Amino acid sequence: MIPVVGYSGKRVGVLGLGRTGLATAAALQAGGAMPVCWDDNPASRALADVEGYLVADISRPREADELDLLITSPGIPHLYPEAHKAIQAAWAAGVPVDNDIGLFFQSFARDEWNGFDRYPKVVCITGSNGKSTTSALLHHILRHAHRPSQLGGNIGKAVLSLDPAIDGEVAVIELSSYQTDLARTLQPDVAIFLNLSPDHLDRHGGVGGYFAAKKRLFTQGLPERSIIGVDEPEGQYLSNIIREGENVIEISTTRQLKGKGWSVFVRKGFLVEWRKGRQMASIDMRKMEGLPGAHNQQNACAAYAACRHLGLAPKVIEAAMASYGGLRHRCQQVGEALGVKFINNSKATNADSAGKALLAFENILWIAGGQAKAGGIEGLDFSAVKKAYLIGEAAEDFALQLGDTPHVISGTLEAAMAAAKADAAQGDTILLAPACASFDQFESFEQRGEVFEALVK
Ligand code: UMA
Ligand code: ADP
Repeated sequence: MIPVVGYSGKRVGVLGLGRTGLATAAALQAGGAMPVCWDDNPASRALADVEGYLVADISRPREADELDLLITSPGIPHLYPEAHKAIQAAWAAGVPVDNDIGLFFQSFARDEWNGFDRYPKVVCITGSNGKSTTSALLHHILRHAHRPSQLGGNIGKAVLSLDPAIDGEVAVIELSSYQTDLARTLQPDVAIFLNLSPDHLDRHGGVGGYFAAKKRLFTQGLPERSIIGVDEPEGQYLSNIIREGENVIEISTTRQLKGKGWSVFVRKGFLVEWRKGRQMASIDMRKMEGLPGAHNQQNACAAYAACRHLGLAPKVIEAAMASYGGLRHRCQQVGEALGVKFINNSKATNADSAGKALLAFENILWIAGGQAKAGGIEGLDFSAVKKAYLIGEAAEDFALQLGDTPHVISGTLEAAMAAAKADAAQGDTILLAPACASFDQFESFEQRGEVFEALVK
């Protein structure tokens, strides 16, 4: 755990008692602060009470007035569609509102670092899709190269649950737009922007607000090195406004970036590093079994660039990439029978991420649907889809958007799987890539993936 510094003896509100809130309360207490906890769910409040934390309704003006700071959780709206009432109460009382990411950056560096041979570094990864894969891949490569590394943030382990850094360590932190939008302190040494496509628009008041949230990591955080995917206009624009000499490494999977600066791109299946007008290194990505599809080449470019900044040699990075096994629920093959492959891509929770999976396989029997995001599956390339099996709230809208592509409304994942199995022929791929959140029928994307895997078995 990273004890929070600067709030000893102060009352700090903790809103939301999931992974973030509980880690924050513990880290505040370890740093001498007095956490005052609240969650709208009585069961979560009861749990905090059992843990010995003070529980109080901090949305009441009298409680809010007593606070020196309020720390909120990423899943709780702080602006759109409407700020949570505890956040509104804090603002009304003149109490600053921050999150665990802000506290992490205030507390991570310690005096003992002065005795280290090599200062620890923080690498933050954001983008609409590929954050977890890039974070896990970077962490894997660093460990393979015997460089101490910890992995946390949106990928699952709250940042304040990480351990204090040891000599030469790299903290690899995945950040969502919810997290970058609110953090009052952002100080990454290296920051990665992978890509941008519409997601979470309800929380950001539209795509402009969504991009602005991610942009803060760079324009507010001022990293010493930024690694920026320039395949969309937003990335190109971001690179343009911060680029100064070699502080930016641009990455692309659609263009050869052979300009004056430092870049990493993919050309015909080969990752190429380009610097000062010449090729520095090249890696054959087609051999990397844990990184299927062009989308994973973008993730590989980003992880490679971060490793180069951190001083790793191309050959070391290449060897480590070859042993990367992939993450669960992300384009993961979970079975094969009678020549039919089963792919669990439950983490494809928006259109772009599902669309990338449709480009990575052939003869696809596609299970899609759930709680749709704005725009549904409009504009995706369905040419590899033999038939779609639609589930959840989005089924009827997706049926309209599929047009002439064969499809059936199955309703549930169980019915979709039964129908797809009945239709499948040798050489087909049964792909779960919902393009939707899971919450209409499942607890989480993980649970949806587990049900799929159980049905495969
Ligand atoms: N709650 C309220 N009032 C509300 C809403 C929620 O009290 O109006 C309470 C809930 O009852 C619950 C708690 O808040 O007890 C949950 O807080 P949370 O939703 O912020 O979840 P955490 O457990 O703290 O997990 C969060 C991230 N969750 C979200 O951003 C929704 C996790 O990312 C992250 O791994 C974790 O912090 C550690 O950093 C998950 C996620 O779904 C994987 N992220 C989104 C995504 O990837 O698309 C952004
Ligand atoms: P995130 O953490 O940003 O949600 P993940 O690494 O968990 O991203 O990948 C989720 C899904 O998004 C994958 O299963 C895949 O379908 C898709 N995906 C992964 N990387 C990319 C990328 N760079 N661009 C677009 N889609 C991607």
